[in-house]
Amino acid sequence: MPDSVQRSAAETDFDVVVVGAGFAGMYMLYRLRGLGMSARVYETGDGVGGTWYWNRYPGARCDVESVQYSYQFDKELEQEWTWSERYSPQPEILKYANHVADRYDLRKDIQFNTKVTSAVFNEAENAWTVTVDDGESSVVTARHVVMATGCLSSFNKPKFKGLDDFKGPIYHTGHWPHDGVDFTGMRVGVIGTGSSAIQSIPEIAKQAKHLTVFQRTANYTIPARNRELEEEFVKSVKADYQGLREKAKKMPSGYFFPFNPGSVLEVPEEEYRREYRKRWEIGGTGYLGAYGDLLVNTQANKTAAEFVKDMIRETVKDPEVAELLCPTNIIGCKRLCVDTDYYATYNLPHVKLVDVSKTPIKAITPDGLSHDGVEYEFDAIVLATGFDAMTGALFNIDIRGRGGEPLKEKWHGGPQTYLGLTTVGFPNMFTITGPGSPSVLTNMLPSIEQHVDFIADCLVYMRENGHAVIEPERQAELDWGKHVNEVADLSLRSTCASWYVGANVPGKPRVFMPYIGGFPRYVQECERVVENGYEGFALA
Ligand code: NA7
Repeated sequence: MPDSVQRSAAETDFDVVVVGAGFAGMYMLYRLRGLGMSARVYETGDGVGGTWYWNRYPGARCDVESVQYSYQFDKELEQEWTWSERYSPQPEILKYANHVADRYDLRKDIQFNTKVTSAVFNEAENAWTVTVDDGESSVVTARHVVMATGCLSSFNKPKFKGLDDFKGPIYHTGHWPHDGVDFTGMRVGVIGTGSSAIQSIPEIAKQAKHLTVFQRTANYTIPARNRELEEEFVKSVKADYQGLREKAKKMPSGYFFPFNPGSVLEVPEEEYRREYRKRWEIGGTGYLGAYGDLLVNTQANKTAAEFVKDMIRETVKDPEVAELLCPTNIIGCKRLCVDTDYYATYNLPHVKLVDVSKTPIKAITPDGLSHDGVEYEFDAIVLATGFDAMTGALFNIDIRGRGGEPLKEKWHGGPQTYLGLTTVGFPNMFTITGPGSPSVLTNMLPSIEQHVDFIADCLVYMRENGHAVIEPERQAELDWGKHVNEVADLSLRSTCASWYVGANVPGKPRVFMPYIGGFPRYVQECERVVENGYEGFALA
């Protein structure tokens, strides 16, 4: 810590209140401590890990390779932790989160089992009043609040008629029981075919007596080809971790995989199909790195989509089921999934696929589910119905800025941010990987670290320059919003009904929420803002 950085005068209970103890909240706490600032983290769960604390459904795994889905702020941590599989399973990622919490003694500043219910900016004091509920309601004050609430943490439970009438258990993949669920011998219904369903269906099928999957939209998924990591491979990564991280930071996704910037449209069919085959065999989302125009040109996209559909038809024996599993939209428009044996699971005699795209699910009944004149009987139902992404967790807190304006009201037509980090009218509030930042389109760990470092540096700047308040300027926010929309319009990713645009939650405004300009461009923009003395921010 430089000598000039002194602990700030604390007329408030804390310099900073951080909401959430996932990877973002933990690293934020670590940085704040290093700056000598007082901080308190509030976490609803009884442990660290965020997404990886809640999403304990069978088969839950990261879709970014483990060696890259990890912190890089401490080279010793990087060297001492060894991932066991190509794509870490949820328990291992949670173990890593716990290891980090222990290693840096983070828990003493985290209050678990505590929900932040409101955060209100007090204009007279230039401070936040934060109300928390740990069984009883109490109030603390802080100069700054950092929302480390996660992008996929508020789970989406569709309001099916009769949901409360079902006699058996209903599980949501995003809020899975900590002791696990044994489906042995059960008749199970799974609603949804997004990433969580695609990962859990093959595992549930291993136990269930009958499994019925209700699909509204077919999704593309690429085999993970998950494997145990060989000692030699791990050694080679660790020998040049820095090199790998640097390569990753140059990728729009902040995640390194072989990327070919060329156009598929200039390549003969035989050649591009060979390339797709190769990437299909390698496995993982790097499939879309085959050509540079796959996510910007419909014709190009079609070549990659058709290959996957051919693989589905090759894998799934019943041609009708195979056709039902073939997506009709753009590949990569919804987030590309990564699976183990997903399509092959539909060859099992006790697994059935039901199309609910034309006729929606009518109701959950006491014995199961009613759809299109058929009554299904289940012992358990799994809702793999996703999240109120990016804004849901923020709106679950009553956040009020200047003049008591609720964030929910300010963002009623869609999020408005400057750099996805701040929003006008809500001074001294930061969102980590918030809407308007690359976040969910990138490897979350480097994106989190970049945001936390930006916030930490900003707090130091404020302290060194005697500023008590930071707030973006209206014009900067408007310009950033315009830029976020402009780049979104260039990509095919903004063209379908995905959670990126809030389409999965009825009534949510249709706005492409993450910043799709790419990690390097975003980092450059943040650096430019800092170099220009926090351009676009009013500091008082
Ligand atoms: P997703 O990707 O949002 O998937 C949710 C699934 O649930 C999807 O297939 C939805 O169909 C389906 N769904 C949602 N509501 C309904 C109703 N009312 N009826 C039928 N089907 C419904 O969430 P996941 O948890 O799988 O994955 C989220 C992210 O986590 C993923 O992208 C990775 O980044 C990790 P739809 O497609 O909307 O027609």
